[in-house]
Amino acid sequence: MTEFRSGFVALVGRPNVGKSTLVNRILGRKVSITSSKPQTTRHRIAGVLTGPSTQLVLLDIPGFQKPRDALTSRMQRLVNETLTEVDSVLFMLNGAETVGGGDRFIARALSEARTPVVVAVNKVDLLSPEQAQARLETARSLADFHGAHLVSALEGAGVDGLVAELLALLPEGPEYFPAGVVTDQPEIRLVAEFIREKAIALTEQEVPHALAVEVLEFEPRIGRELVDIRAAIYVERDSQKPIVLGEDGARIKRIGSEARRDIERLLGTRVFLELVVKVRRHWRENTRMLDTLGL
Ligand SMILES: Nc1nc2c(ncn2[C@@H]2O[C@H](COP(=O)(O)OP(=O)(O)OP(=O)(O)O)[C@@H](O)[C@H]2O)c(=O)[nH]1
Ligand SMILES: [Mg+2]
Repeated sequence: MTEFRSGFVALVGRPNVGKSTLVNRILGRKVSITSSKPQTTRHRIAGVLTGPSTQLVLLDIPGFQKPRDALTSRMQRLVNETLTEVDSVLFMLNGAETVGGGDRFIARALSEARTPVVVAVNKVDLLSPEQAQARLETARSLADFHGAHLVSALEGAGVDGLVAELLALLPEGPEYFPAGVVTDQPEIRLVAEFIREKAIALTEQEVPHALAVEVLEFEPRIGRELVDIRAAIYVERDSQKPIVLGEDGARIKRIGSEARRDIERLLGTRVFLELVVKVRRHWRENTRMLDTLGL
């Protein structure tokens, strides 16, 4: 019998390089929300790819950053903890930007650890072939990586080759997750995140970072293919509440209808979604609130 091989791979990189987009692309499912605004991912999300004799557990984590408040401190602590626990690391760079101090800092930190590191230069769809090659060379020069890949998480280029290398690096190991499981995230958490994704996309400036979502009620209606969901969108300041609501409630309505589509796909049933906006002053500094939100 061929031995079963499995392992945990952390996706590490600055905010906004495309870590969550890549996890979703590899799984062919949305397990982690994405946005054009940095610091979208706030906790650790496992994406599980199971084959006949392999199981690759991708750990999507927040982008590497300097902590500024209780929330970002917890996020960075989670990144550091994850790095000590994984079998290998996928270090992601944003090919659409030049390599910066933040990337070099991460590269140094990673090369001090003994975990094998594969590097991926993402967003290659935005580059000419010459630019892409140049970015790949720069990436290779950052540290002694196991392999270096050019990928487009958005469009899929290079992703199969990258996955093949990650699979080849897996040590012998057990099936950590039962076959058929694609993520460790409970449905209710995914629902909250899908709502947050739409709220982030439809707000600007400081508002996306001030948002949190909590599902308050999740009730399948007896005998009907319908789930009632009530959720709160939290903001940090009174002035942010009307922004999320929009004129005559237009924005919250749009957040709701866009989120509902994703939630219905996830649950495979119709959904009745009710959203309320609440102010929780300085919740990002409030450790009790962070605990409640599972952050
Ligand atoms: N053009 C292009 N855009 C991409 C690609 N991959 C990701 N993006 C975009 O980059 C932005 C950030 O993507 P995310 O996946 O949220 O980035 P992240 O690294 O998870 O960010 P954090 O969670 O904030 O650390 C989104 O707008 C994505 O659509 C890509 O291959 N090409
Ligand atoms: Mg992310």
